[in-house]
Amino acid sequence: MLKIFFQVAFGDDGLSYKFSGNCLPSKPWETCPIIFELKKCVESVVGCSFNFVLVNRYKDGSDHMGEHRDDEKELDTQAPIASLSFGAVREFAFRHMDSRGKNAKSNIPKQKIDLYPGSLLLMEYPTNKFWYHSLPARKNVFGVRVNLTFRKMIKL
Ligand SMILES: O=C(O)CCC(=O)C(=O)O
Repeated sequence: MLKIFFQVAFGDDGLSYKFSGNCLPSKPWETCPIIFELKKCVESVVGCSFNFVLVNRYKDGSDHMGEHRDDEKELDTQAPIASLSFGAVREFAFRHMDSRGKNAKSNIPKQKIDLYPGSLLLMEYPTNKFWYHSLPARKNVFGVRVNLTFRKMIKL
């Protein structure tokens, strides 16, 4: 499901992200001022506050992320997830939940978008309720990509 070289999280006190059997505690915002500046910038564009960011570094096209929905219980499902990309251009794909697997109920086409450096992709409610997303492996991508997903978490 996941092949990422490096992953780190920053956020408000006491927040951590549990996904795919991992638990990633957040580091305080003050430990990385540039990330905090980017958070404020994204908040002003999106018009919503975030208390957590997951940073993924893909060393090249062999690092990838399989289909998932960001449906962990500590995520505020009503809040958007804002995805900011840097570095290599990578394809991002959405597949509707009814179009997955051998017994798919429908043939809604897969949606693909190239994520360019500096691009901001918003996944607003209810996108993640119905659509899985992934970052497929690509043999022809040789550069590093860094992606920041700003999220709103609830303390459980
Ligand atoms: O790197 C990306 O663009 C995807 C990241 C992602 O799907 C996630 O963090 O849940």
